[in-house]
Amino acid sequence: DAEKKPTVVFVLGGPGSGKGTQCANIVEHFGYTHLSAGDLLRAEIKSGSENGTMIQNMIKEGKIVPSEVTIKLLQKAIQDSGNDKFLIDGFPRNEENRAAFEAVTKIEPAFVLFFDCPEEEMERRILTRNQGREDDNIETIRKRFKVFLESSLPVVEYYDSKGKVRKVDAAKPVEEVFETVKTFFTPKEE
Ligand code: UP5
Ligand code: MG
Repeated sequence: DAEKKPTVVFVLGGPGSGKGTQCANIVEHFGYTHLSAGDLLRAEIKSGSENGTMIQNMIKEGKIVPSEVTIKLLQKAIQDSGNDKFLIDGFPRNEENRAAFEAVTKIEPAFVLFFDCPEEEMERRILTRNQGREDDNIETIRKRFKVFLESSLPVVEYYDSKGKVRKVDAAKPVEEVFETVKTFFTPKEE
């Protein structure tokens, strides 16, 4: 149809790499709507939906929730927002997520913002964050790292082969990371 497709930026990076933190900064400066797939799934658990128990069990194991569940939540959030530009944080997490999102929504990302961070730094951050997340224990963290390496990094590599990845050294302090992030959202001067 003739409806204009929204602008989407995928924000990817390992567990604790700073996706949520930087998305908050981007929203403040550039008027995007932040959609964290993980936050949407955790809200779905809290709402007592029929999928809640399944989602809870998968998150506890660091596993990737079936894409139809996540995509439905993302589509609803896009529709409800009234905005036309979105940061999709923590999705797609595997090749199937990526292909299904493209097939269902016909949306291709403008680019992929990738936060590159060493595991020991990500582990340190998650273990000191204390937000009561059920997956923030050392056992689940190790599983999340493994899934990230095996399933999620190939998605980054796929977009890299299309020239769409904007990589950031995410081990630096929050303000320094944002200085780099900003350059990808600021239109270049002639
Ligand atoms: N912090 C942030 N930046 C810092 C910096 N530069 N220097 C020092 N400290 C920094 O940051 C983590 C912590 O580090 C915070 O305390 C922050 O202050 C500090 P945060 O911004 O929260 O990092 P983030 O990358 O968002 O970490 P998060 O834990 O949210 O990443 P995950 O990818 O693990 O979590 P998500 O919520 O995306 O997914 C959780 C689970 O949901 C998955 O494991 C999976 O089971 C499921 N899921 C799906 O199945 N499908 C999906 O599509 C999405 C999720
Ligand atoms: Mg997050």
